[in-house]
Amino acid sequence: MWFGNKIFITCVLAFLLFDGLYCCQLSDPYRFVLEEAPYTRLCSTKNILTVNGEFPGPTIRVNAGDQITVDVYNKGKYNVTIHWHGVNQLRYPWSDGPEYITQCPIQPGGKFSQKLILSTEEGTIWWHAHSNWTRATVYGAIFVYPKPGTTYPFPKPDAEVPIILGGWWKRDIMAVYEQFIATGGVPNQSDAFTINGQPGDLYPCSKSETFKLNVDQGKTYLLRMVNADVNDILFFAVAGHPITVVGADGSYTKPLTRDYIAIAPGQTLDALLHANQQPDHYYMAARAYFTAINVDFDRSTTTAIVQYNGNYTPSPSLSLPYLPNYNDTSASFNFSSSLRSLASEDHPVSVPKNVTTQLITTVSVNTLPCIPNGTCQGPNGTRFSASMNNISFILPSIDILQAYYGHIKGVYGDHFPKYPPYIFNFTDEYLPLNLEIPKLGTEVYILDYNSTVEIVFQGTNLVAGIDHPMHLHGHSFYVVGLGQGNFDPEKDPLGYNLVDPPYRNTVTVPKNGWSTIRFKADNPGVWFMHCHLDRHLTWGMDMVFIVRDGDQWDERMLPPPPDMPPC
Ligand SMILES: *[C@@H]1O[C@H](CO)[C@@H](O)[C@H](O)[C@H]1NC(C)=O
Ligand SMILES: *[C@@H]1O[C@H](CO)[C@@H](O)[C@H](O)[C@H]1NC(C)=O
Ligand SMILES: *[C@@H]1O[C@H](CO)[C@@H](O)[C@H](O)[C@H]1NC(C)=O
Ligand SMILES: *[C@@H]1O[C@H](CO)[C@@H](O)[C@H](O)[C@H]1NC(C)=O
Ligand SMILES: *[C@@H]1O[C@H](CO)[C@@H](O)[C@H](O)[C@H]1NC(C)=O
Ligand SMILES: *[C@@H]1O[C@H](CO)[C@@H](O)[C@H](O)[C@H]1NC(C)=O
Ligand SMILES: *[C@@H]1O[C@H](CO)[C@@H](O)[C@H](O)[C@H]1NC(C)=O
Ligand SMILES: *[C@@H]1O[C@H](CO)[C@@H](O)[C@H](O)[C@H]1NC(C)=O
Ligand SMILES: *[C@@H]1O[C@H](CO)[C@@H](O)[C@H](O)[C@H]1NC(C)=O
Ligand SMILES: *[C@@H]1O[C@H](CO)[C@@H](O)[C@H](O)[C@H]1NC(C)=O
Ligand SMILES: *[C@@H]1O[C@H](CO)[C@@H](O)[C@H](O)[C@H]1NC(C)=O
Ligand SMILES: [Cu+2]
Repeated sequence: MWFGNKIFITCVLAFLLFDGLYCCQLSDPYRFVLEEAPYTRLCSTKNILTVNGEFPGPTIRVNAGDQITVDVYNKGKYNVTIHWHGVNQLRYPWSDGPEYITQCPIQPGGKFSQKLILSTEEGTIWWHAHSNWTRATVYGAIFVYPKPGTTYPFPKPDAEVPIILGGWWKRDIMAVYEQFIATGGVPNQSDAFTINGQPGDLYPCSKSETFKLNVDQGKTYLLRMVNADVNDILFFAVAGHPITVVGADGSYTKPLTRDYIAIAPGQTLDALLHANQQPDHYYMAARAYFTAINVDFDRSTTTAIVQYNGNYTPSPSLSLPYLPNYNDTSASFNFSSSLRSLASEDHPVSVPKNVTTQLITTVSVNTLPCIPNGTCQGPNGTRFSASMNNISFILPSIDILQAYYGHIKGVYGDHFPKYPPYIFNFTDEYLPLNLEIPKLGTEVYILDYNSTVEIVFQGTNLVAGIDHPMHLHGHSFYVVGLGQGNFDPEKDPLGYNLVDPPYRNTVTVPKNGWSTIRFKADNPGVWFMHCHLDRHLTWGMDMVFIVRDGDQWDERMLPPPPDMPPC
């Protein structure tokens, strides 16, 4: 294969510097320009932050195991970073993206050349901004195809389509965010949900732009689904067409056919749609799954249309698919707990059996006392907060990766607690108010290379019980169990699935319940773990793992690139 001189020289240099790992960069870099662009939705126009003027942003197409470069230019007004969600970035946290965790933001006028290092990920993953709430409009899909010469573990679909679920506020997202910070209350709910950036027929001024999927009868379509919404778990279904889930979070699953699915922010699904019905027009639809009491939320429904090609007269009115009620925890729980890894010869599972490091952490909504003269619209005049093991995470002012690599003291502490500091009935209906106030801190947990880690996430009913989609950077993990109520360390492990648990990067911890994950810490670096509902992320439901280097050359972090954005 012919390739340009510059790339060749880069390759040789990279080979010498980085032990050969980078010598696979044969494609030109992607160019991502962050810039404002006007978009009209719900009868009004505003400027939104986009990549290359597109909303949703461009789709990245790669093969499993590829390494690519994306040159990110910030031509917008705000500090921004981009995260490649589900790309595990082996030994290379430098490109991971969360601001003040692995990098300082790319400032307006700045540029950062980011590498995406894929390994076992295959299926659908995605990318999004990771600063404040800029990800509300800055997101797109990553299609990871099988390696050349290999194929899907299911019949090759006739076509592949992104189905990206999101939300839309009529107001500027920074105004929503700033008001949310200033009041200490819940953020304003979105004005619409969207499918591929479009609200759909049920909203004003939207019908002409509703996303339409044209299908041929008899063909099969791979829906590459992403939930990019800022704050809501969603139910999704296609009228008259059960869909067959074949992958989740960039890992294949056993086929699971369902009338509807539940998908949390941060999660992706690959699902087959068989166009085997009477030629007609059918709605696909999504709306919120929301369980916090006494909090209002966006109750609207977004739609798109599956349109059969051919010569026929469509039914005069389309019917909506059945979607569970907003508060149907068992519908969401049932779907999440029914997913299984494919566990085939080509896609084996390796669930850690010998756990060397166990953490049990609460994931909790909290309150903080009102600041003097502040507006405090949280419960009883407080400000909302959130925590893990009773520590509400505070972002440092320089990134943790830089502090770790450069031995800079005073940026973070290494005392993230292994267990809840206080044991109580986490899911009790009435809890003493004095438990609600967390500590504030920037605490990491340090893992030895190769340790096999188990984390039990325990939801609490402090302030309000609700589901939490917990996302780990740098590693996928096996979801070996989940349940309602308090985790029972004697009984619950007996029910763990160590045979074919799903391999994910975002796990939904059910309302007033628990989830257990396992992974091998074989990716040295600094890795963020947080709730993917952005209001909880902002309130502090976050922590950081530092995975130490191993002994061998290929067990150590690679050096930083020369263009890390400065603080
Ligand atoms: C995020 O928003 C907060 C509050 O408005 C602001 O202080 C901070 O500078 C913003 N960060 C970035 C990176 O823009
Ligand atoms: C939030 O909602 C309130 C009540 O509807 C409204 O008065 C306010 O202007 C909204 N703020 C933003 C930033 O959308
Ligand atoms: C869900 O909400 C409906 C009304 O919207 C109510 O009748 C039902 O009891 C609720 N279910 C649960 C489990 O809270
Ligand atoms: C999910 O619901 C189906 C149908 O009601 C039931 O057969 C199955 O056992 C449930 N699975 C779980 C994990 O709750
Ligand atoms: C389990 O891990 C511990 C600690 O690393 C080690 O001493 C032990 O040999 C391991 N056991 C098995 C069965 O691998
Ligand atoms: C808070 O408000 C009171 C009364 O308006 C005022 O006297 C005081 O100076 C204010 N404190 C601060 C920190 O702004
Ligand atoms: C915890 O609280 C729940 C809800 O109030 C109750 O059903 C359960 O019995 C309590 N568990 C214990 C161990 O007290
Ligand atoms: C969290 O820590 C604070 C400060 O020590 C304490 O007052 C509160 O009760 C703790 N809450 C829980 C749930 O541990
Ligand atoms: C607000 O205060 C009331 C009365 O003290 C109490 O019953 C309620 O639990 C409080 N709510 C929260 C979320 O703290
Ligand atoms: C980590 O595990 C791998 C595979 O099991 C092994 O080859 C390697 O020696 C281990 N490294 C360390 C530092 O434990
Ligand atoms: C943008 O990032 C730089 C570097 O971290 C920081 O000094 C500056 O305060 C940030 N600006 C805003 C508005 O957050
Ligand atoms: Cu949460």
